[in-house]
Amino acid sequence: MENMQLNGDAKHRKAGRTLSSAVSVTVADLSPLHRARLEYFPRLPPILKGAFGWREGEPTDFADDAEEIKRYFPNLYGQPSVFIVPNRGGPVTTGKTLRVGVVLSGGPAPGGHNVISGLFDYLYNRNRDSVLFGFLNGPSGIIKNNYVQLDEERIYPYRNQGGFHIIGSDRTKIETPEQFQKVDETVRSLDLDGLVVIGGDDSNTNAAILAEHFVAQKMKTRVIGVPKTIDGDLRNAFVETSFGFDTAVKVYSELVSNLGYDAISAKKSWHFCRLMGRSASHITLEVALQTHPNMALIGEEVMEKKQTLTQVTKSIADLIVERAEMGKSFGVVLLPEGLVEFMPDVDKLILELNEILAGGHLEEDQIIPKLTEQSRYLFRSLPPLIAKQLTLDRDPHGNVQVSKIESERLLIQMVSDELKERKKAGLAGCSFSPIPHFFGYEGRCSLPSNFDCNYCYTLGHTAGALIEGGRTGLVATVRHLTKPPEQWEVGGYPLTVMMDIERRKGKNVPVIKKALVDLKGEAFRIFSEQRDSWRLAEDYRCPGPIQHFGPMADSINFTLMSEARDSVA
Ligand code: FBP
Repeated sequence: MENMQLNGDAKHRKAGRTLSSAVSVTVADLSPLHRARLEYFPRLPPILKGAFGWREGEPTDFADDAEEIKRYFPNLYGQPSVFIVPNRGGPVTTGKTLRVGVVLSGGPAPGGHNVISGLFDYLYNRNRDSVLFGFLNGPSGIIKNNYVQLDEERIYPYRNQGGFHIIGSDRTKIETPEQFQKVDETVRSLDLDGLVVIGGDDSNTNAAILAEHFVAQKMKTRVIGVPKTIDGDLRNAFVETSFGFDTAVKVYSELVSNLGYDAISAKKSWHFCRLMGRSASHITLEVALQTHPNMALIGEEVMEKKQTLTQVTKSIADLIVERAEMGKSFGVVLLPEGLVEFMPDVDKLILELNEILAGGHLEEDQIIPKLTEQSRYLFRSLPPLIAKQLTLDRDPHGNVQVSKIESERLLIQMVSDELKERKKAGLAGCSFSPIPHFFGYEGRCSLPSNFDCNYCYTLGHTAGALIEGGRTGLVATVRHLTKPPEQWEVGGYPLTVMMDIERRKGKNVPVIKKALVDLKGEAFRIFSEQRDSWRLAEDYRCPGPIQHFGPMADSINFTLMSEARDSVA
């Protein structure tokens, strides 16, 4: 592979030359860092480089809602996990000729290109006749039979680079009989032995449904999922972390620490910063631990304490007044993107809206009469922009699009009103000059950290190995991630064991459970011990940009370091 990389790089050096007809990047476009990262060779567990064997775990028939999940997955439910193990004296295989498709699904996450390059290298190194197809623009590319063949020339410029643009992505959910028929046609016409779905919880749920469907149709195509999402909520006893989280939190931490230094330099602004993470607050928690803001709201805690919108507003106003009394009319507040869904009153409203909107878009005057009295009152009391944002169309998986709900502006508005009320009532007034921020899209396509480069390259190899081993309905897994990559253990866990039944688009359906912040976990414990000391002091911490070289090059995020747990066998 090293030779190939050098060959690829030699092409870049020919000034102005386009890399291939399909790749529009020319040497003049590549930054010095881009070039340097092309030459980074990801670290890989040695077991994936040679002949290996398999070890099966126990059958996995212990999902929550077991009976119902079994009904959806009669062929896959209960199958064992598998581990790639040393080939103790078994026959040395050269690798089968395989035809494999790969698809990127959902929001981008740093490292996706390395999953693809890892998959390609695995297939190519095992058997030069194997072929990798990349479906274009997400699962809709499978439905439309829209693909490109991925070869070294096409892949090379994307090695260790951010983004999903080598083939693109979307959020199409494959669900109707017509869509399944189209997928069957595509898979049959390409004669696919395997399909690798790189996605989050919803996309991996879809991967399991496809795997079950292919088995039921007696088709040979195996389906393997790869755990992706910056949100960090595709995590459980089997998956230690999703790829992309490590890089994204490093990008956001740098930005937030810059805000802290701005606050303490100019001493005039309150920065309200919403961070991505649709359903869980892992990103906010990690960024708080890295940067020490004056306040960080953790949605899961808000939910546990049953704090309403008004209560959260008052707690922020208290902080602002306390600091103002010390002559400090500035600070940093972090909030998770999904905060509103954790407040019981707003969550109730959203659930009612989900049911009302399950049949499609409705105007506000059609919605309001269908709400319960309590939710109607809340809905009417919200700033009109936020009320409108809550009624926007759901995503194809039935989720509220929280990235479009500007909860930082909602809180700024509510806190402003609260401070004015306090002033009117003769309580301490104070100057409040807020600035809203939303950091989400800024982190999803960043140059991946060394950790994500190595992890993703390993996941790509593992997915290839699982397909070659004839496995289906599994998610590729890498265990012991806090150790050096040379000590990682690789294999696959059944997707069905990670599922429970949830209500989506007005129906009960199986979905992979999202992992919320564990309020008894190590990361939250450290946060809750330290946060009081950040309120009134300016203990802003600057972790700096992602390090690819030097002493921090192989550092991994705090959440994974403090909460890594050994997976079940
Ligand atoms: P995935 O779960 O697909 O990885 O996406 C996560 C995410 O980045 C969330 O943090 C955010 O709410 C959402 O995508 C935004 O989606 P979109 O790209 O459709 O605006």
